[in-house]
Amino acid sequence: MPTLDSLQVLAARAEDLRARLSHANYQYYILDQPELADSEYDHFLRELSEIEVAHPEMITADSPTQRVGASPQSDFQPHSHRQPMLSLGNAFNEEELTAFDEKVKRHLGLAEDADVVYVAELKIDGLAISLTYDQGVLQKGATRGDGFVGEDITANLRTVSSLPLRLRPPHPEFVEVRGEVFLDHAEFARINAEREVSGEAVFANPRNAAAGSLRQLDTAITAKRKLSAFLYALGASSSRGASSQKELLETLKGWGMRVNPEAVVCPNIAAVIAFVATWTEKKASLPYDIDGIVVKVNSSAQQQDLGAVARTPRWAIAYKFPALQGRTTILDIVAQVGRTGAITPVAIVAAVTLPPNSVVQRATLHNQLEIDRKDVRIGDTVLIQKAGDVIPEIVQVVLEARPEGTQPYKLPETCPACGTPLVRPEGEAVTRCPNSAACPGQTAQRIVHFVSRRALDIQWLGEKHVTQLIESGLIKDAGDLFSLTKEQLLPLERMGDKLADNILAAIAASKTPPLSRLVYALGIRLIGEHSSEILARQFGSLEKLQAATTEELNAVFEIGLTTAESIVAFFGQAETTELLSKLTNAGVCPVTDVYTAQAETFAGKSFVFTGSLQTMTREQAEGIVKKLGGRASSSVSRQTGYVVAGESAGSKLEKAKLLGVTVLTEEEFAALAEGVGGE
Ligand code: 1X8
Repeated sequence: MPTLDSLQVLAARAEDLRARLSHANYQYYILDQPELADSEYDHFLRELSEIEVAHPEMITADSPTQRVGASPQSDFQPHSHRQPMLSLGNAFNEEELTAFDEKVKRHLGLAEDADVVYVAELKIDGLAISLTYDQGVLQKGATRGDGFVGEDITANLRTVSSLPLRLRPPHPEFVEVRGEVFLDHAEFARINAEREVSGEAVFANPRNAAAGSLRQLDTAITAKRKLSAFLYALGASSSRGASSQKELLETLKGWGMRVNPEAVVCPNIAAVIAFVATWTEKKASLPYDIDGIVVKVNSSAQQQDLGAVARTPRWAIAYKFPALQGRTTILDIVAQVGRTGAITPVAIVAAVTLPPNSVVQRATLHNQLEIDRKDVRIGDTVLIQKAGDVIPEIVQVVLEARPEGTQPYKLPETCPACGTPLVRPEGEAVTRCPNSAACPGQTAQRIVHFVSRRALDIQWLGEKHVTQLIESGLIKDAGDLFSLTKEQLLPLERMGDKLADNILAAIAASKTPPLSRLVYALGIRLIGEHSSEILARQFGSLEKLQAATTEELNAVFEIGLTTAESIVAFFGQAETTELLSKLTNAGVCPVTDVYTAQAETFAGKSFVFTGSLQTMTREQAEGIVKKLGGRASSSVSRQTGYVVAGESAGSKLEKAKLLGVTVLTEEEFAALAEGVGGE
């Protein structure tokens, strides 16, 4: 029996660990100055968890072990906001910002040539949330809903690491804080890559992905999507707030809230307009999406004077960036079969140019549920949008322009490639062709994947030719590519002598791929590029990977049980055995990955260029980074992978040194890029 004394010691230790972990979180997420190594953090977390498992009575609501809930919820409860969450008026150009400024001055009784001080903040393209803290402890987290009543998503919001479960003192007894939850680009790309591998429909943009992640009844899923948050406003509070917006942001930061670092005080509307111009240029370099700039009168006293009309404050406005939207008509809707059998409806639209310069002719319609929700029909006029480098999507139908006689669109009941009846499991969004072994559509997509740039990179061989080769019975799987002859290629449509030579040369040149690429090329369900690299490094040869048991695979770091089972199932199929023996007979012989070390330098890492570069333009440098799987960013943080310092680099270089971010010279960067295969 533990003595009372030893229990007290243990409880004190648990409290001490919680304080240390919470402080480390604050240092990491809020101050961007981590003091604890990841391994130390994990060590403390494990020790705390062990104490709490042995003594559940010692668990507190704000314990960092309590971020993921125990069991899935059945639904979300409504949550009434104590103070309504207001919506902002919009401005779409400089004139409307100036008009806003004039109106503010009129209401405040200021002279026309007086200056009002504003705070300009980035408008995060995420989901508005409200957090309620009682005695400093997070009680409720809710969506905005209609502004009056939202949904209680406390359990989901607890999983967001950058949201504090307890406020740092001094804090009001009771306070409601507002902000925005979002997904950054790297995490969005990671989630979509994972979904693509598992045959799930990809999210059209980070905002949709964030919304989908927040509305999970199983918080274990939310926890896996690394959501971020910025806080920027106060709701109801037991104490008087700050005397200005700028001070409020500082106060929020003091409580341990993550506040966007780009907010600036502008001495007048001209400075606001300059800020808008700067971010219109720079917004693509941010690691997350913004859709505008929020402009707020800085002084709280002036805010009070101005008040609100209807549900819109007079003291703030949202400047919205022009959306990359266009109007076009739907010429056709086709159902495409993916390599996992997932059927994706795609709209074929009349070519439309979206600013600045992308021509769009196709847009994904995701699945039947999405088509039903938007009621998209052939012949409709639609608003189409392309944000960043994501797939173009249909935003809405212009119903006024709908011609007579259109019909709701329904996906076909049988597979457009093989005629097999399609299936859609109850409650799922994705329709599938179950004929995975013999559907020529799936086979074609598997081969297209096999030859794609990130797999075996067999150039010149496009989808059209792959389809023709299958239809003419010349190939049944990727293994057959290696025994193709020129005589077989020449009769294909749009095939010439030179092209046939090029294709055969490319096939021959692909026989010694890095093992990770070959593993990726096989198209094993749930195995993307990252897992392929892990498997290649761990097993070293295809034979060893093939022989691995579920237990052995699952023992590999980052390979879960489902993935392990998927690998074993893949190698257990007769088609796989046939494919592998064809590859072996053709002399396909993977080599050990040599570039892995350098490739990891770029994959998913962010690069910040500062100072002036001598041998290339900044656009070229950023292009190289993107091409090699990295990201170019404009601001330095702890998350920055590398800072490349050109001549007369200034504050960003200083910050990098301060944060311990690796700094490269231009020459070092060029050498690194060359090692991975950049120019
Ligand atoms: C919406 C947003 C605001 C801010 C940033 N992002 C948004 N999406 C901000 O104030 N920094 S304010 C706001 C609203 O009041 N509707």
